[in-house]
Amino acid sequence: MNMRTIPAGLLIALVVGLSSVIGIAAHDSTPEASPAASPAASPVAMSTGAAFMTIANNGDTADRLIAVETEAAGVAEIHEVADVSGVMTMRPLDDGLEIPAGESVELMPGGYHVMMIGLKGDLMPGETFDLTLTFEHAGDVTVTARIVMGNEKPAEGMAEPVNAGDITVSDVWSRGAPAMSH
Ligand SMILES: [Cu+2]
Repeated sequence: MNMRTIPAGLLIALVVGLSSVIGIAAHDSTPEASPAASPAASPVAMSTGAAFMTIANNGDTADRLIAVETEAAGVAEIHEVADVSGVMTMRPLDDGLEIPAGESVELMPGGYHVMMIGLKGDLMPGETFDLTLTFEHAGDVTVTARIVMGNEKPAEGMAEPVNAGDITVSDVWSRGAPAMSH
């Protein structure tokens, strides 16, 4: 068929008719596409993650990590893992985490950790994200976490240590975590 033989009015009607069909089809397929995509995504997509690091207090006064914020998650809490009647449970530290004078505290799997709830995206191994730690005395310290796949502190590739007052934060790393195991 020769396009030139089709009256312009008919052509417009066809195009308009076609786009409304496509529009309806695209609209209708949206609710169906979402449930179909979810099962495929859920085995790898985790809504929580944990961050670990070493915090040293080089001063002669105790300091305290009292809050954490991160661009990677809606909420970040300071947690401990405790043995409650033989059951390993994790819970938020309501008064924060004390960093004793002249000592160093390591946040690690099975111990203290920063719990990230409501991840804004997948934690992709090899990538990094920032966390802002708030200390009672040292104030705010922004550090960069390296994301890894496993449950072990990576041997290399982490950002340089960051100093704020008497506090030095080093070896910041992170991984996704199923909601109930840290
Ligand atoms: Cu936790």
